[in-house]
Amino acid sequence: AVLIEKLRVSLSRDEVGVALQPQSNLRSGRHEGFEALARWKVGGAAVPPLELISVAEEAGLITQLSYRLIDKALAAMAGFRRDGLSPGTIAFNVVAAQLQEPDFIERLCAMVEAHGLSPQDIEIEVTENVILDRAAGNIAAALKQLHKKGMSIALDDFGTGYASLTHLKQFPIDILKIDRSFISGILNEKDDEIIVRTIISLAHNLGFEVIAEGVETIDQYKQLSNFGCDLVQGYLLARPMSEEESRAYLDSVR
Ligand code: G
Ligand code: G
Ligand code: NA
Ligand code: MN
Repeated sequence: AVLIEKLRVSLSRDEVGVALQPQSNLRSGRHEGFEALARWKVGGAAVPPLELISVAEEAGLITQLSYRLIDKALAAMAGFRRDGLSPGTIAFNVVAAQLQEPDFIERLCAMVEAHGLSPQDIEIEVTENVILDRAAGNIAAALKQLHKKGMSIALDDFGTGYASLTHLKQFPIDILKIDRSFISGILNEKDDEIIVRTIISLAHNLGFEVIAEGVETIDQYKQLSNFGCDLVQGYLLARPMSEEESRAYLDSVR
């Protein structure tokens, strides 16, 4: 309850920020895009994003908060382009409540256009919990509309939740993000290696791209390359960064 009040104040003062973490193509080695991650500090201490999201959902502030973050990230992307940089795609994490907002798609598209970007620049990340929400019928319809507009849909934290393979057919998924809990063991845990190889082959056979999260070492990167993984994200490339740090990063990889 205290945090809810603090969140209201932070929102009114525009104090909730966004960090950007880069994703890179494993075959070309080129920068591919960023994931936008919420950042909120209370009294100098960072509140974990998952806690922020659950406080915002409880307070009924999740859509308001998310539009702010989306707008900030889109503004950063547009700014990078004006600076002659190629920021690629931007991925947003969304919860079920956002996808069920009647005007979410219209508003998102209007924001994208207002920043001079196109739907092809946008990725929408959903977790298995989002697609398993009780109103899953509406969720599927919303994701289909976003997909039809040209945005990509990524299934986040794949392998850790309760989604069944049926969902891979029912939802318009373009990208599977392998959860970082599997990536940490690919060099020395046979089970993790088998799981990751199997997810990659499943994804490719279904026509999806695969991104590995939480890639921290060059040996993990090489192993994922051997496995035919498409994209990587993790501390090896960079931690989630401020807009200024992200600009410097883009400059360094071009
Ligand atoms: O930022 P961090 O690396 O701690 O992220 C933790 C989790 O919080 C991630 O799973 C991420 O998907 C989620 N998360 C971060 N920012 C947002 C956001 O703006 N909206 C939603 N729904 N989830 C977010
Ligand atoms: O799946 P999700 O959206 O939660 O993924 C983003 C989360 O993963 C954020 O909390 C981010 O800070 C964290 N993260 C990103 N890269 C790495 C990494 O290489 N190692 C670890 N341990 N965490 C990472
Ligand atoms: Na995510
Ligand atoms: Mn994830």
